[in-house]
Amino acid sequence: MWDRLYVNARLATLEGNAPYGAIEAGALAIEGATIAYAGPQADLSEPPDGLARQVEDLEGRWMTPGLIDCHTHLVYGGDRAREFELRLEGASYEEIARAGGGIVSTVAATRAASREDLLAAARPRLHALMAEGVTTVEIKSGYGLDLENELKQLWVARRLGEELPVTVKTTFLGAHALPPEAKGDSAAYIDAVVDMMPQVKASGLADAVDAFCETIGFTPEETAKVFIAAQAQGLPVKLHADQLSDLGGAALAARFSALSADHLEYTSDEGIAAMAEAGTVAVLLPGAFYFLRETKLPPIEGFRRAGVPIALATDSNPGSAPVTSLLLMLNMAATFFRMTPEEALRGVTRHGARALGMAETHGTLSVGKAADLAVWDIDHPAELAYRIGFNPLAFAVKAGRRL
Ligand code: DI6
Ligand code: FE
Repeated sequence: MWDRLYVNARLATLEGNAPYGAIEAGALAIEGATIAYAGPQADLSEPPDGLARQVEDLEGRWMTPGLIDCHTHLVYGGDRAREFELRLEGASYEEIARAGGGIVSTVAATRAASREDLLAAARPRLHALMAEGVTTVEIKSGYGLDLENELKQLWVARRLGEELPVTVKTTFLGAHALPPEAKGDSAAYIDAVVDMMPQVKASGLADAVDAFCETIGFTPEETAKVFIAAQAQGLPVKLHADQLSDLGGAALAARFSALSADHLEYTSDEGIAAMAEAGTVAVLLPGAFYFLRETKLPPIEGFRRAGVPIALATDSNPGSAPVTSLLLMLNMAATFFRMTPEEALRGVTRHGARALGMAETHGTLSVGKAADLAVWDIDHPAELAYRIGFNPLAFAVKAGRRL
């Protein structure tokens, strides 16, 4: 006997290459925290009541895998609403960063915040994501920029995953910006980040390592030092690459077999080819593209042609993407990037899982994978990308437990 069986469901399994991996007149069974059956209801061996302790009729609702937001900076102190005003008065994101605002202003607020403060600030943001069916979220550090405060942020991220029914994957982003006390000496700061790596690993608080490779961030050479230190500790890497300029970040990430390269507006053909070769996922962040009023589109057609999997995420952060709606990212990916609604949904399920190294266990409705599910009051899965500011989630299931 299965624990629960959903019948009269329409499944967007995201398996295979058929549109949405759709199964009309489907059924899905859960045993413990795992999917035990996902397929046509007609293929069940017996009437539903004989197969599960609990049977629920979904009345034709669509079921998808629980959504995955594979790139966020959800834990931080303060906000940057004043910086938003400055940008509206004409200052650019880069100018504000160079003048000591930007990321560094969030660093000051994050250092001043206690763990409790950071938890209290992050909780409603995470709740907003979860209310739209997000069951897995990646959270980066990068607003501490010293060992103590980076670990504080990572601890808060882990704690959120223990407190709430959501899987949290954590990422150490010590190489996000130069802290004020580094006084412009980026080589010395990168050495410090390299020195933090064994303690970051030993803390058990980081699942991966990220860096910001950019003219206002770190050079490819500095990024490579961070990656070498990460890999020496057995930590997988990913990269903020080619967001505002082409420094060859995508190719650099691929050279280190990165899980993902993220942003990618300025990625070249060489970068695309290197990512395809390495199996590195392209994570696109349409909310940051929108909020910074970028005009250079990421090379979507190039990724498609090369077969690079494309994931989508919120980039939720106070400066470039104060976004807490993953559904809105589906819409923006379609409107700005001309991704199809199906590509967009794959981007926050199957490919999002792959970007976090979770492809074996998450991201599709497949037997043996985690029973992380979202059930929607919609008539067609394209509605998830079509609407703006409307949440059709009926309910979500996390690890077999209905939320
Ligand atoms: N790129 C981003 O989009 C965020 N970090 C990064 O490296 C922005 C972070 C911020 O502005 O606070
Ligand atoms: Fe980011």
